[in-house]
Order: sequence, then structure tokens, then C-alpha cells
Amino acid sequence: MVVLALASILSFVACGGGNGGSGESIEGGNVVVKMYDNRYQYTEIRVPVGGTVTWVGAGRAPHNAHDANETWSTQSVFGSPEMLEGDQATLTFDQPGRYTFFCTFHGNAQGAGMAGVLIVGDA
Ligand SMILES: [Cu+2]
Repeated sequence: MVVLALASILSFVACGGGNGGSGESIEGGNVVVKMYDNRYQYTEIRVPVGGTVTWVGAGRAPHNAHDANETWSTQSVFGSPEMLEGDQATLTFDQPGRYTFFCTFHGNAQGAGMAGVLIVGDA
């Protein structure tokens, strides 16, 4: 399971942003990402430094988005790890970098399950 997930991440990176078949990508200054049961609307997100991502609950189950290195989370803005349908949290990203994010209920910090990659700036 973990090996397969890593392999898919590596091929995703190797494609230079191409769609590896596991998800959709989006790029913009103010991006909206729905959190479905149990996947993100976009698994590769690109924003400029200072850009925002608005995470929107869009499932029956609660979801969230956490940086694998714990530098940011929807919980820090929303106040709860359980974002239900219609709940929103907007985060501003001032630090360039490449962040693996995941849902603490349906994914893990290794990028398996409900997870994706956020790229801020030219990282
Ligand atoms: Cu989830």
C-alpha cells in the first residue's frame, strides 16, 4: 500500500505536473478545493507566494487538510478537524515550498489515501 503510494507520487513528480491518472491539478492565486468522500477535488495545487487556498467541505464525512510537516492545517483556521459539507477555511501561503497534505481521517503524512501536493511559488 505504502510502496504503491510512493511509486505513484514519484511518477507524478517525474511527469512535471502531468496527470498521473490519480487526480486533477489546478493553478491560481486564489484556489478553491472541495473535500469529497474521500478525496480532494485537486491532488496537485499550485499557488504563488501569498496565494490562498480555500478548503471546502463537500462530503458526508468530516474532512480536513493538514501539512505533513505540520506547518499549516485547516484546523488552525477553522478551529476543528471536522469540516462538514459547506464548511470553509481559507489559508494564505507566504512560505514557498512543496507541501504534502492529507486528511487526518482518510489519509496519512506519507501521501497515501486522501492526500495531495501543494506547491507554493517556484519550489
Ligand atoms: Cu477526509
